[in-house]
Amino acid sequence: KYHPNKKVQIISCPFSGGQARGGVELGPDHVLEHGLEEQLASLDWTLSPPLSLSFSEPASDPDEGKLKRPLYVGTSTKKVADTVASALSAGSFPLTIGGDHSLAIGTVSGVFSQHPDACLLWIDAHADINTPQSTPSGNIHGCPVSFLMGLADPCPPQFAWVKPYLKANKLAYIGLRDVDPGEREILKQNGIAAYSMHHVDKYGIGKVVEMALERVNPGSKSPIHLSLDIDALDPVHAPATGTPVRGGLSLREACYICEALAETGNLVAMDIMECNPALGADELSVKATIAAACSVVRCAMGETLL
Ligand code: B3U
Ligand code: MN
Ligand code: MN
Repeated sequence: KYHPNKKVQIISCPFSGGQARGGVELGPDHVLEHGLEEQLASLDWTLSPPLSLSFSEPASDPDEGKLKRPLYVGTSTKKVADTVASALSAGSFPLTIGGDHSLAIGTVSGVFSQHPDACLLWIDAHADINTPQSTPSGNIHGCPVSFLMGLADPCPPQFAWVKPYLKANKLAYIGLRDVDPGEREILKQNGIAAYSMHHVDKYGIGKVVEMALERVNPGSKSPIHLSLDIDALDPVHAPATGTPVRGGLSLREACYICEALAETGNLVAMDIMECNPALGADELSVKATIAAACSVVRCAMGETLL
């Protein structure tokens, strides 16, 4: 429904400023080298030449309270937001390849600037909803959702441009299994739809996706933004990532989520984040991770629909 012309704009974001581990900035090139463009073309998508954003680290970037590299993350994500918004207004489906998950401050801002009625599916082992106060690490990739909801109070000046578009009833998580105590409290207080691996085991992935969509998109009228952290997958399938957590989604469960979203016809944008080719134990683990990332993207773009 939302992208009848099947135009896609790949946006490569070689950015690692939201966390401490080097290598995640290599994710986009590895995903493209794996042949994602050809794979999408064979699914009848028309590709504009991929955009590769460049990010330059400021000479001085003092911590803002606990937050590390706030200026670098703030200015980089603003650039991402503007790029995603232009892709949408040009009629393309923005497919953003990270890079660390702080980039979603930009992607979600860009999507909601064009689709204020959108809902957000966040597929991740982590909730990424720490506030500048609750963050245990100071890594901003653990905070993007709190910024998008306006929960950071006061909002750090580097993120003053971020509008609190995201309402609690338009956000659902699937795949959670490593949530900080402060994040648990935030999820509970705001009544956010959060499906952990426990729920996936209990109900099965089909029912979980159905329940999540019913919560954030009753009547299925809203456009959907999918933000997928590759660490949502079990490390058996996606070991090359910064903070792997055992007991995750099988490759099929992750693909199922993407297929079910594709099937709604309401998907307007997708992020694939946190592939870190520098971290796998060997070349095979890196290959498996990148292949898994390409698989979930293809499923979200309609691969297995009969
Ligand atoms: N919740 C922790 C750890 C973490 C969040 N996201 C990732 N790791 N990838 C934090 O640092 O906020
Ligand atoms: Mn994660
Ligand atoms: Mn994440």
